[in-house]
Amino acid sequence: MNHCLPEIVPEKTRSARESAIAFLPDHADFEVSPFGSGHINDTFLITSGALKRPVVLQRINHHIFPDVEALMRNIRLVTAHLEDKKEVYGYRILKFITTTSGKLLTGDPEQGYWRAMELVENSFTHNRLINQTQAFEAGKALGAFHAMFNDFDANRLTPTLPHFHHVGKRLAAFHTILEKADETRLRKSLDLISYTQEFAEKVQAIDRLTDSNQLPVRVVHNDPKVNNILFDASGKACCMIDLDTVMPGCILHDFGDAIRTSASLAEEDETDLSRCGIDIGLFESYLKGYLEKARTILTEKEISLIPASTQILTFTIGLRFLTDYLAGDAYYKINYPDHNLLRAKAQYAQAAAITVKLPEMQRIVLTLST
Ligand code: GN1
Ligand code: MG
Repeated sequence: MNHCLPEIVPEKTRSARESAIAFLPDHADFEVSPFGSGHINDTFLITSGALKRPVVLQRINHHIFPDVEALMRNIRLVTAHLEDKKEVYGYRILKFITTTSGKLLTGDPEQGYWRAMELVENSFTHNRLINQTQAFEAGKALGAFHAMFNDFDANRLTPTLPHFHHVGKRLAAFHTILEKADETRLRKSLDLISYTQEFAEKVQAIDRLTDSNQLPVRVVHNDPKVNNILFDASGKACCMIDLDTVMPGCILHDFGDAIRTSASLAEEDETDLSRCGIDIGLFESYLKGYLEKARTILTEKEISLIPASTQILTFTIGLRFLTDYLAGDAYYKINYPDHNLLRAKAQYAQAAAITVKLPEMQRIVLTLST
């Protein structure tokens, strides 16, 4: 799966060792190593002669996901539904492992909650896509995922993080933080703060429709960034991972967030802002793949908002990085002091660059969807 090794403090590895035991046969020898590149949970790889294949062990950040049981219930419902449709779906499905006492989770409110899943072997992640075949493949994977839930009542899932991508609510949280932010951080964010105010009105088109129930409520992944899709050795997308945020919601949030990283010309935390933007060829190929699988389930209203969704989601993620920077880095893991600020700058630069691409995106959407 993810091959990027983050810096993990030894203490975390120690409690990973303690938690791993719950998922392994008695007295099994095993190795623990840091794994993955998520901004929120802690992820480890467990290898052991007692296991058929390596296991991915994760501590769920319960400060961010307060209802860990509901989170796992959502994942269980979603993976079980995909298993039922395995043949038509055609992608691999995450397989969770129970503890030796038959539970999906081990842990407690103090040291956190751990879960384990089988490693999807011979798979790779990309932080950016470099050709249209990859974008087409990733688009198909997301489209297939959405299409499989067309006959599933999304309200069976718990909204574990309510209003997750609601721009209006994210702006309100930003304004609250702004009142109490540290002077230095405020000073370094001035440009971004005024950009936020300037942009706020333009990015609430999806909110307006979801608030007035004009868009279908569907099963939404909510974090389909490009490194949450695994590719196999032949270059085909093979598995959607990181199902922590599956919730009832708006499908445009997924499409926009997917394009934010899948068609991006730069890394999420790019420091050369002149490079930030969207590659229109990657956008077109992603959309082609997506529509191949999901065209029949989409409403005209959803289709019409596809271009705008790419800008809205890029802006929203930028706003969340900025809010966290102003809050003193309470939410996302960072690799250096101003990391969240740089992430916000890169996302805002990309959101701004999308403005000039919108008419072209609209033409592409029209051509591909009719
Ligand atoms: C977080 O932890 P990770 O990297 O899977 C975040 C997403 C953001 C993403 C930005 C629960 O996801 O919403 O889009 O960072 N997840 C949560 O890369 O907030
Ligand atoms: Mg995630």
